Amino acid sequence: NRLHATIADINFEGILANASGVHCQTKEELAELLASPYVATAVTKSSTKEVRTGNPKPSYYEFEQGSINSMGLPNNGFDYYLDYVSQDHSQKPVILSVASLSMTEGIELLKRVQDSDFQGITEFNLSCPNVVGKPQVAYDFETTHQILTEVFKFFKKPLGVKLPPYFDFAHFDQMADILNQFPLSHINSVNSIGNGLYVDVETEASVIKPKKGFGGLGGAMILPTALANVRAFRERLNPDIKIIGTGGVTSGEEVFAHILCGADLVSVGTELQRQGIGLFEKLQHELLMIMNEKGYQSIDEFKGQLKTM
Ligand code: RRO
Repeated sequence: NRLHATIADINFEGILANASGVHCQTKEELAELLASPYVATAVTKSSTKEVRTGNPKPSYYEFEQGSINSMGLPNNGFDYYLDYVSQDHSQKPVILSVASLSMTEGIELLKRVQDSDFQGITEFNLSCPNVVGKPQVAYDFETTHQILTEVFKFFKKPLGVKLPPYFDFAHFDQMADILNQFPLSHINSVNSIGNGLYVDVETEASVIKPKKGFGGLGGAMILPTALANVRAFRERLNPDIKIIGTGGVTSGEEVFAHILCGADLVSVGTELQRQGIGLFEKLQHELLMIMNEKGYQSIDEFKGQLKTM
């Protein structure tokens, strides 16, 4: 297979996925993703112990260069998603995303994953930017180290982390040093760029209701930040820690760029929200066209092979 990946000895046929948060809040949406032959895996909406309705609407807005959101972790509750991922999905792996509203809640939920029959991959979201009064965990290096230390005392199943974007080499170095101390299956990089502000000049107003308009940025405009994070972590992380590249994908070209920077799987948020599931066929077709033109048979031939001057 030309497009394939392996995370924690679990095989993926294809390399495309939804970005958590998009088209994955209900079992029906998850099933629709998995039904696409162009989707390798579906990631659930990040789940919390209790059902949450999220922040007041409008909490999502699209503009030409991307999107801004302050959804506020709307989800159907941890049990709902654990039940879904525990079902048989005819060989396609499913990734369970778990949020960390507090250190104790995150740990409690991961204990329940550990004690469950679910044998797949769990992704611990350390980077939600939109819960008022809760800073993004992964911008606090000490807390991140502490929480992962606690988690890996009992967690023996495949576990990855969803990271926020970093913008400084010191931070890439520090976070990679921490992550390399743990048997992580993968990182998913990046979450939205936290706390941007879109301004509509005509109305002289912000465009989403929560947090006076501040929210996480996604879509085309964040591509260089996403690629920088994938590349920086691929250069620093132990090779057993795989990378799901997320951010700025609108066509096969950006999928190719993510893989070139070291992504094993590539996930799509804003553009999936814009276009719907039909997008994945287009992305795979465009990626294969680029590979054909370049004479690549398999993604293994160029994964992580970015040239520098
Ligand atoms: O639900 C959200 O507001 C949200 C989450 Br949990 C996240 O991880 N990233 C994001 O952009 N929005």
